[in-house]
Formats: sequence, C-alpha cells, structure tokens
Amino acid sequence: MSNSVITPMFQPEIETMSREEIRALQLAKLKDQVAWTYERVPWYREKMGELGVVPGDIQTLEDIRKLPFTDKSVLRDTYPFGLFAIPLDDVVRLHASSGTTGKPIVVGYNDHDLDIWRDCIARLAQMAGVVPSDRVQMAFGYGMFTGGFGLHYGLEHLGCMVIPAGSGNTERHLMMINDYQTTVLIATPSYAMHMCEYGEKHGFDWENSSLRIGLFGGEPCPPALKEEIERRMHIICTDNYGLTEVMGPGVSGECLACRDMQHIAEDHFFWEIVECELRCGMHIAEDHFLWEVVDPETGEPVGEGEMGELVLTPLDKQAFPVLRYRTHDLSYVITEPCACGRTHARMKKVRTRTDDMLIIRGTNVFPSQVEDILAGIEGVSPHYRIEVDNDNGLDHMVIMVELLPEAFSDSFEEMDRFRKQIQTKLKDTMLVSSDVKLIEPGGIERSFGKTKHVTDRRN
Ligand code: DLL
Repeated sequence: MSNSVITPMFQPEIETMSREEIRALQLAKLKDQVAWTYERVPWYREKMGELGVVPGDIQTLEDIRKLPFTDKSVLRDTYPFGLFAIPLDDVVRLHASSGTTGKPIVVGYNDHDLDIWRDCIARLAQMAGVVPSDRVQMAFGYGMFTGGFGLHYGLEHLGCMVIPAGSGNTERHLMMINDYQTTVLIATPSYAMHMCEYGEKHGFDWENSSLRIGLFGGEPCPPALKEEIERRMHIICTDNYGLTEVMGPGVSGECLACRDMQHIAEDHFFWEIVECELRCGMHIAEDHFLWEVVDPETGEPVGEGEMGELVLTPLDKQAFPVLRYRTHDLSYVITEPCACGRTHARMKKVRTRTDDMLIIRGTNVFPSQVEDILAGIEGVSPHYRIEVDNDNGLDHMVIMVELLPEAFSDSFEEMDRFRKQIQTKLKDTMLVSSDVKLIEPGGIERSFGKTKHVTDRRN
C-alpha cells in the first residue's frame, strides 16, 4: 500500500490519530456524554435506573453495552421535545425526519452541536477532493431534512462558494452549472442520474462542463448507478452517510482511495489517486460517533468485519443526545488503515435496511437484490419499482423494469422474450417468482429527493 495522501485533510491531527488515541478519546467523551444525558434527560435516567446502571459504571468502551438502546419509537413517544437535554431557549436549530408512518421525529442543535456538524461536513468534502475554491451547487431540499442546511454550512465553513439552488427544477440547475461554473454537485444519486439524463436529452455537454465532483448521500448508491453517473456526467462521486437522529449527513464519508478509479479519466482530477486494497466504504467521524455493529435480532455484538445493524452513539451532542441509536442500516466496519492516510474506521456502504426486507410467500426479498440482478442485465436502466399486493391471500410481486433506449423494440415478440428472460433471472436468484413489466425509457417517475422503490399494498 502506498503512503501517499491523496487529498488534503480538514483536521489531519484528528483524522490520522492512532487507534489507541481514538479509543482513549472516545472513552473520555463517552463518559461525559453518558453523564450529560443521564443528568438531563428523564427518559434515559429512568431506563438506566431499570437496568441498574449509573454513569460511573462506564469505565471501558465495551461498557456501552450496559446502556439501553434507543429506537425511533422512543423518539416518537417523546415527540416533540421529550429527549432534549438543554432549555429550548438555547436551541438554535430544529430538524425533523418524517419517515413513513406516524409523527415525525424532531431533533435540535445548539451552537456547539452546529460547530461539530460543520467540521464533520468539511471533512467529508475534503475526503472527496473538494477544496475551498470549489463552487458547490446544492440539490438537496432546504427544509426540515438535514441534507440541505447541514451540508450547506459545512461547505461554507470549508470556504467554498455555496449555491443554494435547492431541490427540483432540473433545467434551472443545468443553467446554473453553466452560468456559475459549478464544480461540485450535492444530490441524492437518483436525482443526479435524473439530471444527467435530462441534460443529455436537452443537449447539455457533460464532458466539457465545469462539474468535477458529486457529493451524494441520503439513500443507497448502488455501485452500478454510481459508475453510470460518473461515466456519463464525467465527474467523480463519493457516497456520504448520516441520519437525522444522530446529527444528519457527516457521520461517515467515502475517501477517494476506497473507490474504483479505473473508469475516471486521468486528467479529470488534480490529486494523486492511490487505491486502497480493501476498498471498504466510508470513514466514520470516530471522534464524534461511537459505532457498534449488532445482530439485528438479538442486539448482541457481531465480530469485527461482520455484517449487522449499525448502532451509533454521538459523543458530543448537547441539545439532543442519544445513546446507542439503532439505525436499522445493515453494514460492517473495519479498522485497518486506509491508503488515504486516515485512520478512522470505515463502514461498508449501506445498501439495505433491516426494515426494507419484503417477505413474499415466505421468502425474504431485499430491494438491493433486485437492483443487483437488474444491474447485470444489458439494456436495463437503473430505474425500477417493486409493487406488492395480496390477491386472495397470495402475495403477488410486480417488478417494473425501465429499459434503455437501445433495448426498446417495436417487435412484441422480441420484447416479450426479453421480459421473460428478466423474469427467469430474477426468479433463479431470488427463489420467488414475480411478474416483470417492461417500461419505456423515462417511464418510471423520477424523484427530486430520496427515491422510493417499493410500494407494498398488503395490510
Ligand atoms: O438522509 C441524512 C443525509 C442527508 C445523509 C444527506 C447524507 C446526505 P434521514 O433523512 O434521517 O437523514 O435518513 C437517514 O437514510 O438511516 C439510511 O437508511 C439512509 N441513508 C442516508 N445516507 C445514506 C447513504 C439523511 N449514503 C437514513 N447510503 C439512514 C445509504 C443512506 N443509505
């Protein structure tokens, strides 16, 4: 492995700490965070009381297992401010996440929390090769969603020119890229793909555009989709992960060493690119987040490098602290050093949530499985939808598959043969049958924010 550093670091003294130093820092912060939370949030005091734990019992990082988990339901039950740890007069920002059912969950930040958030964002931007002279165009919404404001202030903090275009209005986005010579786009990968297609259709010259980096996040970014965007938009993209409950974006981000650079034109990037053999995912801001990976069924820890549910404890949150938050996101974490020089652990890109799983006539089906199978079929676009119904007691799954223009034909027989081929391929891998419907190019609705791939109409 080469020891070259490929992009500048925002806080090198923190990002390259030894593993021992990181663990020592985490332990000191964990002790303070648990005490802070216990003293100020009645829900945690009560729960810890039931478990017979007091803050003084936290003497090692492993002692975190003595603490209760926090789940989304707790945040809903205490809606809106029940878990806040400071007077509301000292809260300077609220964000919320709507989810699919019931009340939203509401989180708050004081100045201290926002300072940390800005640092985390500036770090992930630098990991992707963003520099202060970059012009960054925001395609996330500026609302209760943490994506817009969270990334906005972090990039300003780095010194970038931030263009707060917001979500939607693709034509205006393209005009702004040309007129303001935007170099970095912030979007969900699905919206970036939409922008790419829309631009191609309307004669936008991606190859010669000023854009060079995509900072993506907020939803899974399948490798095939990312490659497609990079190839067609002539940019390089990184994946960034986070969730409202523990802060928002900025929990972890991909460096350039962890990705496949083979399809990136050499003259497109101005840093020396060094590839990491392990190619594993996104660096977690470990000075601010303590991670655990647990068996989703039992809540017991799994071994390092083993897949499980990610559980996060923010270590520096004052307004809205949460302990052991169960993300429902499936991932694994490794702590081996990375070729980029950063020592913070890396989590595998998230493709699946524990609550994503569909059970179709007794068989488990993950949307990411469908995505991967479709990605391996020539002529199929990255856009698909899954619809599930129950007809007279029997589950029925329909998979709508959008074709690329070159695969579309006027011949009914040819189309039907292709449809059956896709159907068989899906069944052979998923071990459950589905009906495939072929959709004309552009026929599947595009989303400005997070894409919803599944509609489950069963009760
Ligand atoms: O999506 C925060 C965010 C905004 C992250 C912008 C990155 C960029 P929520 O709306 O609370 O917060 O949704 C959090 O989205 O638990 C994951 O299931 C999913 N998610 C977020 N980022 C990724 C990613 C923001 N890079 C939920 N890959 C999380 C896969 C992601 N899933």
